[in-house]
Amino acid sequence: MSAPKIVVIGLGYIGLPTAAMFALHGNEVLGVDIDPETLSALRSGNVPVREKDLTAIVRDALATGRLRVSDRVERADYFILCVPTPAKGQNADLRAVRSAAKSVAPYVKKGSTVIVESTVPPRTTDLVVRPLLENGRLRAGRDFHLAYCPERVMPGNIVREIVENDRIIGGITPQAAAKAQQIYSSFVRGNIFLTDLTTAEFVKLAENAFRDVNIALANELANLAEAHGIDIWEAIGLANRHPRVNILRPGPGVGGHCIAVDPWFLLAPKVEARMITSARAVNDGRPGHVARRTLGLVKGVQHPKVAAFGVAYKGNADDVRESPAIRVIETLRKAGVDVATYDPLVPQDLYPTQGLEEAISGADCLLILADHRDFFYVDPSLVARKVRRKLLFDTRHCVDHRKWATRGFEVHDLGSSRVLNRRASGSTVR
Ligand code: SAJ
Repeated sequence: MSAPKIVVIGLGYIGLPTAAMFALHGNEVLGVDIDPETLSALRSGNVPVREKDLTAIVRDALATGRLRVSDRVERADYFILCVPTPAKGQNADLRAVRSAAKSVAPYVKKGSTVIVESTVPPRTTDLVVRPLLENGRLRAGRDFHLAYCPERVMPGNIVREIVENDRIIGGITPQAAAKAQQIYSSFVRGNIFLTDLTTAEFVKLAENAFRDVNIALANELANLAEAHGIDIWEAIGLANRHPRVNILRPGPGVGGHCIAVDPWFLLAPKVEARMITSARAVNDGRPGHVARRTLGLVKGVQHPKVAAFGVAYKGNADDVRESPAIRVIETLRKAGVDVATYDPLVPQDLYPTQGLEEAISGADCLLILADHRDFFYVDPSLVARKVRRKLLFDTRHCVDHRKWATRGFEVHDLGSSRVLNRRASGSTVR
């Protein structure tokens, strides 16, 4: 019995680990991508996706000879579509999904299985992908299987979660769902739950909407904590002692190409979804709130300079898509503030930043916008020697405030009106 042959369309941060895992677990895999740079990088053993442990598993998969890469589709038993679905306003841009479906259609034969992994609005697999595959000859459900299997891995932990997380698979028929389950069982160690196509699409979006709404609640509570003169971090720590409460972390906003956009894909005409839309508004309002507080901290300073630590959309990530940090930086620059940026994880060609010493030199405020682990280890004594004013605003609550305060910094926190080391005049504190 020869190994199942799988074509994975799209070798990005989901398609590549998916293709590698299938290849390392007994399947013949062809990874297909339209980007020649991606293909040439992979062919020379370089992995163009920065993700912990991914290089190792991709190189292993390529070395087994069970993973090949190409820009051309071939006949296969399974076709898995892992292409991006960016938001166009509040709608999903389905161009990549459409072209991926069209690229595999000629190779779909009786008994084939086509699986969509891309995050799509409910009904997309049935109403958009299916017709492109059937194109008047074969019928999905009768002649070939069609399924939807969303990914739910956390960037930064993909290689582990892609194996361990439970998976949801929706099928146009129960047989289609079972066929998809069969192939994913080759490497998924989590439980696999079966349902129909549209429920599976809805579940993926509901997961991310749930997180967005809960982050919005944390952000709204942070604003209220500031107004009531308490510390939100102490309050959340205490509230989360309740067995059924888990308040998330307030921050400068919600970025990434998932949580910040997926909730919009859930919306349906004439159905009021106030929680989802309000949460999006709350989270989209955070960068403005942080910028206003920062402007307040440098008010009255001649030609203020702010050193922004972190341009990534979240801590320990190198991705800047929908980054709230960048929105804060741009708002401050529009207000005439000189903003230097320091981010040791984000590649220069993605977003140009300065080195640590250059960024902090002469700064009037150190503004932490991403909770990179590296920032916890920055030496306040070094920073104290370079800045013009020893002022720290930690919007991610991610460094040791007492340590900075003992080095003479006035420390401000998001979600708290309490200030460590407040100077009476707020004047230069050198
Ligand atoms: N954030 C907060 N406070 C929090 C958690 C996150 O402000 O308590 C911010 C982050 O800083 C970031 C944004 O929200 O800017 C999103 O970060 P995230 O860690 O919540 O999520 P992603 O986008 O990296 O990954 C999410 C995950 N979805 C869920 O946890 C429900 C992941 O499992 C999904 O696979 C991924 O979206 C996706 O691709 O859909």
